[in-house]
Amino acid sequence: MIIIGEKINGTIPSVGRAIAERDEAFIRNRAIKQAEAGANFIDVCASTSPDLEVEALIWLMNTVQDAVDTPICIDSPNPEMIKKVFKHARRPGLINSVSLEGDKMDVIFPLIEGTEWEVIALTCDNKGIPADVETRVNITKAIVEKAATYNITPDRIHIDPLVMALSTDTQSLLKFLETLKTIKELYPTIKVTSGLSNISFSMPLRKVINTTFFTLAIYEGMDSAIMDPLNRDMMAALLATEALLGRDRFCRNFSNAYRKNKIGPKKEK
Ligand code: THG
Repeated sequence: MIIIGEKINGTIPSVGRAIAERDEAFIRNRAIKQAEAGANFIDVCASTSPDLEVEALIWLMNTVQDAVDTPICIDSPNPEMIKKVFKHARRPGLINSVSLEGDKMDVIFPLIEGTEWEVIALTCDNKGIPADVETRVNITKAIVEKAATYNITPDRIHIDPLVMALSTDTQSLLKFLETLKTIKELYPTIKVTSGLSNISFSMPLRKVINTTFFTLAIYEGMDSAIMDPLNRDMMAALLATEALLGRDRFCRNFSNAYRKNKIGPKKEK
């Protein structure tokens, strides 16, 4: 599993405050903890007003990169913001995100052409977020074809099918998995990703729903997840599922994480 650590996001109140106050120690600590917990990318999302976003993102990127060598995932809904901060990245990472909306791909793809950068692509277009499998697959095809014109191969693309809340569509998980399987049949090297908390929106026991969603998605071959690597229950579900599916030789990862007094990273609020 490719883990995209989500804990440096201005929508989290304590992180929003740290960004406003330029609290370097707070951000450094979150970067180091996520890296130690196994994050492959550290998501940085400023989530400030647009006039403050460029400066905030550059500060976040520098603070994280001074603390850890883990590649960053630049998270902004505005491709022009990503373009403005891109040169401050010290090594190839991940762009979050493009989609068929507006001119996002025309701005982002030239930036990462000929590099090792990867990109998250959401299956939405100018008409919004589709809930059905067919439209999601068709949007994926259009994104992959456009990427190919910039020599960006499917293995550098993480498709995020934007899972709907189960409370609004009881077929949400099944449609997500069907989309995942169809996309991977079409493009065997493509990556499928997702956030883990949208599925449980407005339900009780959200954590149980999120963890079980993750388990089922791992079983069907989800490649990456935008998640909290310090969430011990979620990480235990990941390691247990991979061991049970024969994807952990001699159960080594599971045993190394939990045997004896090693109980893994503490859950952080
Ligand atoms: N897809 C893509 N990008 C995304 C999302 C997605 N970026 C933003 C978001 N969804 C993923 N990031 C977060 C960040 C924080 C939280 C949820 C998603 C969050 N954090 C609380 C906290 O840290 O205090 C609670 C954490 C918890 O209790 O588990 O809610 O879907 N491409």
